[in-house]
Amino acid sequence: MARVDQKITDELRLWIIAQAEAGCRPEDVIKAMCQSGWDEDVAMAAMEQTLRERLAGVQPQALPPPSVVPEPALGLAPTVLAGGHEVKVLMAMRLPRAVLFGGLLTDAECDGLMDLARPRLMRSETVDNSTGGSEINAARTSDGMFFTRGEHPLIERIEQRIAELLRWPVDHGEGLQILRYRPGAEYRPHNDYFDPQHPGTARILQRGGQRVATLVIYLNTPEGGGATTFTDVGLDVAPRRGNAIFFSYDRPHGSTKTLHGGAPVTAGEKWVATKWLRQGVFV
Ligand code: PD2
Ligand code: ZN
Repeated sequence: MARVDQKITDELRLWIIAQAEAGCRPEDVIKAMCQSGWDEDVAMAAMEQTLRERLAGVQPQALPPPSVVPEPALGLAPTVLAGGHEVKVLMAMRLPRAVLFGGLLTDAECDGLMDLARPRLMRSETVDNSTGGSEINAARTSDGMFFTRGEHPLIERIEQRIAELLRWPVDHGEGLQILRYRPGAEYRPHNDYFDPQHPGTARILQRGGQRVATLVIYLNTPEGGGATTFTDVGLDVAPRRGNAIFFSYDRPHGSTKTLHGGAPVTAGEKWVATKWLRQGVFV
């Protein structure tokens, strides 16, 4: 049976090199690939390209090792959480791993978060990858603030609900971030994980390791625009008050297909709360 995905990936190149180094003959490697579903032409092209690059001294980039990631229990919907709070699963996708939840927060909880955040909003900063500090960035034209974990009973309740839904401990989460986008504001496509190649990343990882998942909660329904877009796969998530989009990335790598952005708001405001989940305890 032909495989659906017949792209020559880094993983395939590494496997071909491993076979060659183990002394397998190219024709046997191609035969093995065909037996596991590769089209013969694709197998030959992969072999040729890999060995040519190998002779030219080009090293294929090994994937970073995979990490355990949060995975919500998607049994019988709706999921009933502590306090009888019901959350619906509106959409689930495998690659990128993404789940859209309906009704994660009540209207009163959304209002409560916006009221607590409003007086503390500042022009958003993003992580400066060269130093590990933060900087004002034209790619993110929203206003934002961070709560510290558990700083208010409402925050604590929401954090416990998220931990239960995503089956990931409260202490592995960063403090909730609130963003407010005004008309024209956007968050250009980016990855939420920290790029291992950047010099500032080592310092960032000391506080709980990599980010492995994101939950963006919509606190209002903008009058126009403001979708969360997954640019690798053409998925646009409409912001709806109380709903939340979850996505995970088991390695800091494009293979997770989690490049995403916040499309420009065209009318009204857009408010979100973002929770980032780390591999370990975030201090
Ligand atoms: O507000 C959004 O839709 C959005 C899009 C992309 C938020 C984030 N990223 C984020 O907070 O990381
Ligand atoms: Zn993001």
